Amino acid sequence: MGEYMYFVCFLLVFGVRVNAEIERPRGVSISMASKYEPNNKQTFQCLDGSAQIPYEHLNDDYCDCADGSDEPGTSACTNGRFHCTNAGYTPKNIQSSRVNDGVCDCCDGSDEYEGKIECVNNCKELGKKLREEQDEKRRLHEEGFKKREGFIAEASTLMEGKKLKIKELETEKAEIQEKLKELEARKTEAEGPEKEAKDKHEQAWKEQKDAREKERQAGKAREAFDDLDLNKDGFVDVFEIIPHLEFDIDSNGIVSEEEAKEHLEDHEKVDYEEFSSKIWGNIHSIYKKLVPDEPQQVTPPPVEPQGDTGVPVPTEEPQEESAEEDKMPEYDEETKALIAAADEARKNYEEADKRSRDIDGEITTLTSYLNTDYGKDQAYAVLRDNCYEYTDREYTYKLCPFSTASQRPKSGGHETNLGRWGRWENDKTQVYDHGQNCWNGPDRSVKIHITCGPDHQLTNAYEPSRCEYAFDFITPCACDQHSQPQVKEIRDEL
Ligand code: MAN
Repeated sequence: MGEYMYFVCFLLVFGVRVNAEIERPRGVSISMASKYEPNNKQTFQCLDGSAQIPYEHLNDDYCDCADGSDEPGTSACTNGRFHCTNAGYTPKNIQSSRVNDGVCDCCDGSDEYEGKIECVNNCKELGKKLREEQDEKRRLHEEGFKKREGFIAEASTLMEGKKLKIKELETEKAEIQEKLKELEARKTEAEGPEKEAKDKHEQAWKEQKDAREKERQAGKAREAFDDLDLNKDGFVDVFEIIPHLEFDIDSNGIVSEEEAKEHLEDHEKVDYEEFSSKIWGNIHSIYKKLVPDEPQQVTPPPVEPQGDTGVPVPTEEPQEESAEEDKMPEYDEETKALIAAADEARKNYEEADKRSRDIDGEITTLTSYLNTDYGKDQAYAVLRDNCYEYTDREYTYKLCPFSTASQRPKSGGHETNLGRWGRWENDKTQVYDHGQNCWNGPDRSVKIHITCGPDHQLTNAYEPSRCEYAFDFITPCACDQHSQPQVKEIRDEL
């Protein structure tokens, strides 16, 4: 910076004074003066080499050269250029057609030498303003640059913190892995007796249930036998089976003798002993108790096919089993204690296992954080985990650096994802892509144009082409040495 200033001062103090003494035709810049030195003060070579003309034909208000170079100080050539020195401000080249056209184009008024108009020389004031603007820009840049240095330090601390955190997590993870082995062993140890006790209890319950069921079925067999044995001779015979349409094997609406016999295992009749041991097991799921037909009843008639009038029709068996009876009794106190111990061991294991998985997640997040490119000196890392907004007439745009870019309508409604962090296109342009797909178009994406500024701020957002967005973002992070404000040369003297 210091060297640069000395260089500018050197140019201003010495360069101009030396060059000011160089004689040159009107409208020629100091840098071009040597090209207008006459050969023996006799001839002038057009700058494009197209012709050689007598020296006195320079600025004679007649265009001789194809490139207009012989008339820098008049408006004779349509393509000529007139150079305003603009001492005190910045030099400028104008079209030579503007020379003596009655309009002041140069701040020093040198383009209007014929006096058609009186031009006020305001170069000094313009120079002063420009200097002030440049000083302000430099000041802001300097301020940003200082802030950036702070950010670099901050980013470095941040990164070191993350690296340290990873190390801590890795240590914790190793400890947990060891602990997990022990907790798993304890869990297995507790689950063995627990299973044994539970199995025992459940087995006893099953046996109890089975015995009850057996008893119930026996009762049902007795009941069914008594019901089927219409003539009460102590046998169920083929003719007592026939009225039961549920035994109609071929679904023709009647139970034939053969069908009835088939249900009785080819016997004509069976006594209770035979019925309960061999027959009931096969028929209990289809058997239906007969109830007398009641034609006057108002309830809808049964959907089952009906026998002859007066013959009793089968009816659904009422559901007898109570839910309470079906419920397994509570475990005894000893088993309960074993379950509680196993629950505790399982809980301890699962908690440790969850922590181990959480650590993996945290390490992945931290590693991805550290593997991100935060630009030169990592300065941009300070922007991560922050978001910046800009609102135009229709939308509020949001940029969360190194994460996402989005858009939401000002009038309300859902947020549209414009892209996720992608890459640096160059050291001042970021790309966020793979955003929400645009109907009949590309996936949305954003380019962030970053420039040096005193604070982090999203200053503009626009959509140069449908669903391809551009944001302007200023930040001190971009105030590196290479982005010093362009300094225009200001000439102090002629
Ligand atoms: C939404 C917004 C606009 C975009 C259109 C495309 O309205 O995301 O920015 O141009 O969709 O259909």
